[in-house]
Amino acid sequence: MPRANGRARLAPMVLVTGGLLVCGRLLAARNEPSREPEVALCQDADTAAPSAALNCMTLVPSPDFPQARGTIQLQPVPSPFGVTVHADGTPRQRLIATFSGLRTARSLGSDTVFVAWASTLSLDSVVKLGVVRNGRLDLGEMSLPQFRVLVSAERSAEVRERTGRLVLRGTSPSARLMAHRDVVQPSAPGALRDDASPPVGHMPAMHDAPNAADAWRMPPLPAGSAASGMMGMANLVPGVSPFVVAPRDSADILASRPREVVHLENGDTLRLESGLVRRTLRGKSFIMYGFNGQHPGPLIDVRKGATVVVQFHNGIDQPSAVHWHGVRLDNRFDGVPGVTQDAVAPGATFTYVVRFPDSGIYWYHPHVREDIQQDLGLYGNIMVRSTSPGYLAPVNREQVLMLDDLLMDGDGLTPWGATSPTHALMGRFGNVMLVNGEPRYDLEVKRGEIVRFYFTNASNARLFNLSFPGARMKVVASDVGKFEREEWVSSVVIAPAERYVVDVEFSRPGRTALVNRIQALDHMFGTFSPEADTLGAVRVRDVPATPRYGAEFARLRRNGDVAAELAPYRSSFDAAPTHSLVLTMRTRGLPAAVSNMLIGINAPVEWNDGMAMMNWVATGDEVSWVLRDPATGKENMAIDWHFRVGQVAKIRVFNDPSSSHAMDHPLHLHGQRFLVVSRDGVPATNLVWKDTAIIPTGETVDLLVDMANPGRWMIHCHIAEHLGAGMMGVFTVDP
Ligand SMILES: [Cu+2]
Repeated sequence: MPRANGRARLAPMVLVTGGLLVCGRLLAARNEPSREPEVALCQDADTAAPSAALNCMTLVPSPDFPQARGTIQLQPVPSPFGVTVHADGTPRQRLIATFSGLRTARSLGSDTVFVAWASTLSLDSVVKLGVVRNGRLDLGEMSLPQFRVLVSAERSAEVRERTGRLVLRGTSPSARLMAHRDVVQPSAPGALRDDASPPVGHMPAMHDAPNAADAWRMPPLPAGSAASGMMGMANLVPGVSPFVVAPRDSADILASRPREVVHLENGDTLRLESGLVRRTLRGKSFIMYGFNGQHPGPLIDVRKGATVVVQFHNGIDQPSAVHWHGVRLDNRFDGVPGVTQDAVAPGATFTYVVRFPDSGIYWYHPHVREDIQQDLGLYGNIMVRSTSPGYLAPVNREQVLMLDDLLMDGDGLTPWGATSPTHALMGRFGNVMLVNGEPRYDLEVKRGEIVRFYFTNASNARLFNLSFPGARMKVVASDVGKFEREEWVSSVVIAPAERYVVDVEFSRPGRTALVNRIQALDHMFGTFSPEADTLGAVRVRDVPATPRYGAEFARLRRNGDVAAELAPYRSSFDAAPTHSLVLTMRTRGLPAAVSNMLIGINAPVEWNDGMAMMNWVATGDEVSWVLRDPATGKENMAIDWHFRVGQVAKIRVFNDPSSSHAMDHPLHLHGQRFLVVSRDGVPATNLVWKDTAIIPTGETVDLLVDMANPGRWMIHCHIAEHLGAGMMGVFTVDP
């Protein structure tokens, strides 16, 4: 379907008598010439296709208005981030409604108008969306996590509250069960069982044997968590042995040191050694990992264009390797065992030659059992500085912050799975937030200082929604360089492995907190509640900053250099996808207590672990996360795409919300850079080169990949437990 003015044209909705109104994902172009399949909206179909179940709501007519029809598409609001929310974590979605059959009944006056309203689920708060008519309408933004929409017949367009008769009503997808999942779960009554599933009741990997229960400690559950009282969960533990690093009384292990900055010039060599470090957090002392005795590892500071040598020595008791995340280096140094090198055995060494062709903020971490090794502290940043003067606006100070979360109970760190990751459903969310390895971040600045924060999310699974309440903030760059233009933001949404660079002005003396604010979902009850964590604070002294960069900060720069670099790619933005991926999952042998819970609601983004017990006991032995190429049917490592150097590929990624526990996935491509050109057909308005992009559940995301770096590379989810449960593929860029 052709596009007008670069925006996706919305497909018209056609009603089929007797058919069900549902939402479809991909609507093949009906008009000739056909250039691409359209990313679709709410469309009609004969069967309840679940593919867009999280971004469409079908309104139900009241008996007085049987001919009335209405659907509402929840459309992504473009933002610099992959997920658009307010600072308090409430979602920002645009409601695109399509109505038909809105006719004034004879019993109503001729001046009757139809008015749409939105309300909370309990109807205690109602807002007027406006007068509606047949056809397609933009009802504006909606920020309630769960809501209802009502259409009433009113006597005047000026009414301020609903008094007229009800015409249509519906509930947001976030508030309803996805009934189709009842029948895809093998353990559900009347389930359609596929052949690959073991018989109901056969749970080979799960056990409640006393020995296993002794070995495992139950994980800490969030306060007030409904999951703690869940039926059938009482004696369940993961079906793998627990992994702990070392006995707690290893007195010869040194305490970890704060990160050091290492400036490297072209040709310099760094020795990077992984090993054991002692940490004390929340009054508990335990052993973790560190690079060069530091947590995080050294911050490598280099200039764009430099090549450095890193002699990696593996000092931990597991095979390992170092991946240089986002760096477009030589393939043989990408650090992926089984794809670019053999794993580095404990005590062995591997020499990496790392070149840095792009300025930006990058990071390094092992590419072996990330759920353990990265979680235990093996990560560090790389600052690649531009050689162009004035590449970024001047600021008073730079802060490079690695965000993480650790899962602790009263005895220390919750053990990991020895042979397969635990927490294979949602990933391992921690309950102790860390900034640069510490539970509290502190900074002192002068009044009016502009501070540039380089954020990296090193957590296994958690998205952060960060803000400094009361301080103005603008986003300037992300994974692989600057945005087309700087933009004011109220918070920074950062998924695992992503980076964002924001400038913040501290104009008010006193204390400004760094907070993570989300709407937490409880999967048992399907309710959302606000949650806030304070990660640290900035103390602003009442002394004027020098120099003063307030004027530069107040100006939003448009980056002509970025626009020029993007220009050759623009002609490909509307091209047909060259490749597609569907993100989904399968389970086998989960206890009924767990799989029965998987009939709850799915959310576009899981900001918290809202089903802590069932997540914990599910391991990679029972859960498979899947990248599927719908063109070939190939999955995960069977995907072996080939590209040519210089090819611009468009990969359309669809995160199928109908899988039994769908979840958002931060998708990472090795060795290349890409643009997120559209989400659900809504074009991006401010582009930046990325190497990791969040794919919310139910969303269709178009990635335009610059296949510029030859070699055999990985594409995978960066939730460590999803990667550990198979969610990875390979692609080759041929020279
Ligand atoms: Cu994932």
